[in-house]
Amino acid sequence: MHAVEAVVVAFWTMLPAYVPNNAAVLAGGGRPIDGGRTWRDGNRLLGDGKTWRGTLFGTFAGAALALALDAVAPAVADVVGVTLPGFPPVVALSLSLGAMLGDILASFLKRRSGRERGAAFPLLDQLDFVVVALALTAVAAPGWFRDTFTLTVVVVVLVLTPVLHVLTNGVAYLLGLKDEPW
Ligand code: CTP
Ligand code: K
Ligand code: MG
Repeated sequence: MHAVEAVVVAFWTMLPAYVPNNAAVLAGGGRPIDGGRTWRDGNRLLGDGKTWRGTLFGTFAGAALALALDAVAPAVADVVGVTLPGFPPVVALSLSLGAMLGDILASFLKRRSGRERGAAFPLLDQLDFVVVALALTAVAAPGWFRDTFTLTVVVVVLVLTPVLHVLTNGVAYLLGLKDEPW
C-alpha cells in the first residue's frame, strides 16, 4: 500500500472514532457517570467531565457518521481512487463506543494519578480513544479488523492521530468550545 493511500484509509476508517469525543464536548453536561462517587484514594472515580449525555451523544454521533460513510464509500472511493472500507453496523458501534470508553478509562487513570478534571496527560490524551476503539473492534469484528487494519494502517493511525488531536482541540479551544487546548 502506498503511503498516501495508507493515510487516506487510516483517516477514513478512524473518522467514526475521531468524532465522538468532539461531539461529547458539544453535548456534555448533566449527570456525571460516576454519580459524584469517589475512589478509595479520595479522588473522584471519573469526574464531572464524563457525563451520560456526552457519552450517549458522542457514541451516537460516531456510529451515525460511520453508517453515513458506509453509504457513500463507493462514490468517494471512485473520486479519490483509493479502495475504502465500508462500516458494518457492529464496527460503527465498536469504533464510536470504543473511542468514548477509551476517553473514560483515561479519566479514571488521570484521577488515580491525582490529576484534576481538565489536567493534561500527554500521549494518554492523544491515544486513549484510538487504542480502545481498535481493541474493541478487533474483538467485535476480527475478520473486518484484519482486512482493514494492516500493520501500515495501524502505524499511520498511531502517528496521525496525535497530530490531528492537537490540531482539532487547539481549534476547539480557540473557538471557546473547550476549556483547555488538549
Ligand atoms: N464530555 C462528556 N462526556 C464524556 C466526554 C466528554 O460530557 N464521556 C464533555 C464534558 O463536558 C467535558 C468535555 O466534554 O468537560 C471535554 O471532554 P474532556 O476533555 O475529555 O473532559 P475534561 O473535562 O477535560 O475531563 P478529564 O480531565 O476527565 O478528561
Ligand atoms: K479527554
Ligand atoms: Mg480535557
